[in-house]
Amino acid sequence: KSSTSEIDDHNRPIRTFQVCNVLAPAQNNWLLSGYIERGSARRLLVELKFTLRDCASIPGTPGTCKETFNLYYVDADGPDDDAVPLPSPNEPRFRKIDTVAADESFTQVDVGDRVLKLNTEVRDVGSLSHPGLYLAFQDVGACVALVAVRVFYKRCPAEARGLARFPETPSGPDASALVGVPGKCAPHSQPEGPEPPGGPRMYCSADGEWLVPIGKCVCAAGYEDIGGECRACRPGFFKVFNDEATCKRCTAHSHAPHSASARCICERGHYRASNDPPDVPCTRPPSAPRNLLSLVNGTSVWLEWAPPKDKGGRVDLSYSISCLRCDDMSGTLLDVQRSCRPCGAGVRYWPTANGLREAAVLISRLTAHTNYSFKVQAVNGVSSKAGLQAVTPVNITTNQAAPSKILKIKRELNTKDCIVLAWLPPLQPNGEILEYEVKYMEKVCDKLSGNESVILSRAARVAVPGLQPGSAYLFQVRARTTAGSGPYSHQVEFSTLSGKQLSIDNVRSFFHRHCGYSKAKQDEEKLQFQNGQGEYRWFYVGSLFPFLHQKRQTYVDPHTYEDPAQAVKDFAKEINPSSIKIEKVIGAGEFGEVCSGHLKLSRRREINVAIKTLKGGSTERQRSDFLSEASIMAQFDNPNIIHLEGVVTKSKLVMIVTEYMENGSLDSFLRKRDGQFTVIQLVGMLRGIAAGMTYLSEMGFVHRDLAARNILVSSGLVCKVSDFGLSRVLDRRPEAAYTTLFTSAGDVWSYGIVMWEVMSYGERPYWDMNNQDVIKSIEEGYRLPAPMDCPAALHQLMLDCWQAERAARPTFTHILTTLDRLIRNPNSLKIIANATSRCDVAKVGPRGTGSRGSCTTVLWLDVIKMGRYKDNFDTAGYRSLDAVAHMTPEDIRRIGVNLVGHQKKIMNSVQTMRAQLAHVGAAGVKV
Ligand code: ACK
Repeated sequence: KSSTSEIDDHNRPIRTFQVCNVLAPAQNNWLLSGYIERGSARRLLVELKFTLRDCASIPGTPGTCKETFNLYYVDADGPDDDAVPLPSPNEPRFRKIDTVAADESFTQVDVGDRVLKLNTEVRDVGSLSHPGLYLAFQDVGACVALVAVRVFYKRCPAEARGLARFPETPSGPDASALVGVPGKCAPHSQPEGPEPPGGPRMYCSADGEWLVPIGKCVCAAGYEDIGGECRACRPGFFKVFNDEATCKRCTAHSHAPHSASARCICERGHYRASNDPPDVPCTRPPSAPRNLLSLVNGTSVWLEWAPPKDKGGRVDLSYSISCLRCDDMSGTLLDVQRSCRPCGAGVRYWPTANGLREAAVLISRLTAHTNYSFKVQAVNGVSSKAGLQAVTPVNITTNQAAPSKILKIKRELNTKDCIVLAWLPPLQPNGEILEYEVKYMEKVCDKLSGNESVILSRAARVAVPGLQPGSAYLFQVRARTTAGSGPYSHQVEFSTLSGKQLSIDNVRSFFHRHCGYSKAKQDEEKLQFQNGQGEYRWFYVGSLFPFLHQKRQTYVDPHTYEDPAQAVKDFAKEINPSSIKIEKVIGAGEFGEVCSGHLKLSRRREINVAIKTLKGGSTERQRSDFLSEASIMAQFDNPNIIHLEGVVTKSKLVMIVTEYMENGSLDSFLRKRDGQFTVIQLVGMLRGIAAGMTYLSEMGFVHRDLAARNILVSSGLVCKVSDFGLSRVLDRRPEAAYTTLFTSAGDVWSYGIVMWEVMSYGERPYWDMNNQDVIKSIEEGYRLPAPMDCPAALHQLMLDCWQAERAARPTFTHILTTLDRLIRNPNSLKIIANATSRCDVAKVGPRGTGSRGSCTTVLWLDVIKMGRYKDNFDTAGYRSLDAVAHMTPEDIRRIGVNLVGHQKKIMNSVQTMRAQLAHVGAAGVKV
């Protein structure tokens, strides 16, 4: 409890606070420091220097003698003594730091020399939050002298690392804390790399050392790092990217007028393409192609030129061709230009019109005797940036040209001595076709007989009479205009029937009249015939199918009635609702539920019926639309048209009652019975539909929605045409003129699709292609391939139905005749269509093993233009569309589709297919 002056162990005078009340018990002596301000430090270190005597060295000390003292601190908000309570260990503001003992041997007491052994102990006080504190020392009976107290904290010094600057930072609140410190980037520099992590950082340790440097700063674009500072690029130099080290001189045809440029500006007339990096030279569009040569050959022209003298300093040179068709090539340039118009889509360019790499192009399918002006432009990546384009023009006039080749010849009919051929006119007639020349020759024992005959026809169809029964003939056709004859078509082989095969009476009578030699009327339709001996004869062709048009009754459109209700009255029988027993709902129609039930015809007779109902709350218009189907159906009486029993219009529930068709609609029926019918059974179904359609077309009725889903099937597999609703919907449209487009030829096209649906057991035509793609592919000439196991003759009939030219499609009567002939001559159905062009027949095994699917999978891949993966799908066992529809992206990768674009394309199609299958599945529930 006293303060004395002493000498330390280096003989320096020191002032100490000491206490040594070891002989008296119950000591409690305190020493309080002055106020110590904390500053920014969160952790303070307290270094104590003191001497302490061991109790044993003091003779006669009682047991209360201590060899330690206690160190406390008190948090304080300022140097205000009043705020500090009186020292006491029980005062909660006094927080104990430690009990301090000496570690020097304090037995040494050279009291004679007054030499003291100094102990040094350091303690830390962490997590400080008040502005300052007091230290307090408590003695409880030791002999101790406090020589020095030093209070200090640790800090990391301010530091520059590269371009990052770190400020002076006190260490953390405790011995293990690291303080994260963000560095600041020097002027014109910025943190490297994308944000976050957000620039450079370091950590200040408890010992005041910088640890773990992360990230750095780099000079910004337009600045470079010189000796740890960012200096601006000089004029004429640039630096694009932050992470580049130094400024570079501007590349060719560019300049940087100011200092600190991030990029150089292109000189006038020079550009950078949008995908050019900013540090490449500026470039210009190429000059015009040189020495343009044109070589006209009939209706084609070959253009060839030399590359432009100046490629503009780029390597992405290509050419594009523009074509104008001009009426007037004389007069001023303006006159010529005024008379020109773009050539249109019919012209073909080989290899292409735009993006041509070669300095030549073949332009074909031009019109004969016509002036054209072509422009060849050299293009590179910066052409679009420059306004004016350098083009080299050339004017040509096409020559007279013979008609192009006839591509498709079909056999319409054959008997034992006559074959009727038909073909499509050449794609490019190049003038008015004067006549067609049909050349033919008999094949005897697989060799040509050598006797060539020629027959001329003005129409694209001819009957060739006077042939040998049961013989094969090779035919070729060519067209002739004033410019001469075109090339002959490929040879096609057709045979006459042997005597036995000819069994259809009307076909015989038809040929008797039209394939026979007749010197009848010598009108426009007579044809010249040259027989094997070279002599010419005339014979009469006439209308090829005159016997079809023995008109029955004509169908009356109920919409021509002012009052549609009157049409219902006129045509349909009113049924008393009490004679109808509704049993269950079998499906959903457009206007309400479709039910099955019974109709009592007489006391003894009751029949199964389907009942279409009109849902409650329908408008007057809906009621009349609903009933118009009945007034249409009521006019038909044919075993292959769904039969109307009558209507109920006078009761609250309006109904249409028809015969009941046990097997429901044809598409779902076939899907359920996949592969279970013989070809003759399938053709029988098709024959029924054709008979129904023949009847309708003769009545002058166009169905407009012929599809397998609109055919109903009876228990005896009789197919009947139903659903006469659509015609009404179309007729009601304001642009009713549109409906004039619909003719029976449109129904014939649809009939071809129905044939395909039937022969593929309800496969969806065009799979998952959308309408637009279907139309596009049809316009491009694509036709549905033969379904698996489909007789060639049937696929041929489908293709006939899908002739682009309406007039070239067969009539329903013709279809019916053809089917009858096939049914009577089942051998003709044994030749299976060769589907190799679209699917690999070799892989097609027996039905029901999924191999039919293999074929459809292949076709599907072809349709989505992924045919190259046929083998991958086949090897991995994905042979049916059902299996394909369950594929995952992983499956697609696993079977070896490696390109991401292809994986996506296939997966998209799989998903659409899955949606469609789900749809079909849902529809199936109704069944
Ligand atoms: O495929 P489906 O069984 O055949 O489901 C549809 C449903 O009603 C909605 O049109 C069925 N359906 C329609 N008319 C008849 C009918 N006359 N006989 C039997 N089922 C019919 C059709």
